[in-house]
Amino acid sequence: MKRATVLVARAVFPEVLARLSQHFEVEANPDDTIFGKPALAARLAGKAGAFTTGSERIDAEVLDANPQLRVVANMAVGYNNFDVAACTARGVLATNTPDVLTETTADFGFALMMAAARRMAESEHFLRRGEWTKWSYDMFTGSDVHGATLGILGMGRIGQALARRGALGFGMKVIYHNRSRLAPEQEAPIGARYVDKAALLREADHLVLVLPYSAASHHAIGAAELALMKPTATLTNVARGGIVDDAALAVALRERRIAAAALDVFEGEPKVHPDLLTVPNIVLTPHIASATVATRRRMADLAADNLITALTGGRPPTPINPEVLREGRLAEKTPRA
Ligand code: 8YV
Repeated sequence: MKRATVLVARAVFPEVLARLSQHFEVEANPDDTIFGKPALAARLAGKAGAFTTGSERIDAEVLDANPQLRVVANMAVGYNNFDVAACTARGVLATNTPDVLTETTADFGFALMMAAARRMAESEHFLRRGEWTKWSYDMFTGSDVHGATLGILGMGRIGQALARRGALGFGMKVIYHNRSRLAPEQEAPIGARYVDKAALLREADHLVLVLPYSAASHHAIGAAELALMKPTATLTNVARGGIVDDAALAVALRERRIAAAALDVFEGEPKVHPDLLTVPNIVLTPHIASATVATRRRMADLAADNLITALTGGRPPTPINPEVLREGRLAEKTPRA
């Protein structure tokens, strides 16, 4: 039987490419070029599956140009780069990589939150500029993390992993807001208290964003929300750009309406709002919360597992739209040569 062809849209571990090559004809992207929509649609011609990352947008236009496409496997837990409804309507299975990056991303979110609270980036820049000439009692005084109130917006897997770190490791009080409340047996071990969004903003000493991006969460934190926060509070975003109104955040930081922020994700990244680059009280990292060697490998392997199982008649471990599998519509699609 003729082997299916898949596109691996970005550079990835050679071992993962080798695994995929055992099952498929693989078109790789060793130069790691970012394909805009027309280029992506063209590259997908004749492909039964695609291994994607957050940089590839899979929408109705791309899908309609490629009716033979059966699976899109994202190497990311977030999948706002997919129009899932458009995939489902066309019988295309979409998959993501949950769980394997939860603890790694929570580690990084916690580190960023601590870096903002204790002014690590700001003080390092000061030292590198050669401005450190003496100790003084109020030099780079920040706010405590231990014993403070940790506010979490979005209490999914990563939110709960952050809450565990805060409550069990640092004696923090945990408050959270989410679309749905946790079960009492999930709240109890971390002493998490469900509050409405306004109370979360008002009470948190350190607010961390871990909610998925969607039209509903666009600018969930803008000028009005920042105005509710304590002037001593910090804001950390390890979720997605666009959840925070970056221009409004730069103003709030400059005017010291909140103490500090830490961002791993940005609206329109890899571009960064120029005002964020000039405010001192911020920690900026280039979307690396899941970036440990082990976790990136687990993510790539899980995306590959999804692609391999979906196209060889197995059970994909982490489907986003499993209804496509249940309805048996994936099998109906015949790859176009
Ligand atoms: C990825 C992420 O590095 O998993 C996610 O949702 O944001 C990151 O872990 C990025 O999206 C690359 O696909």
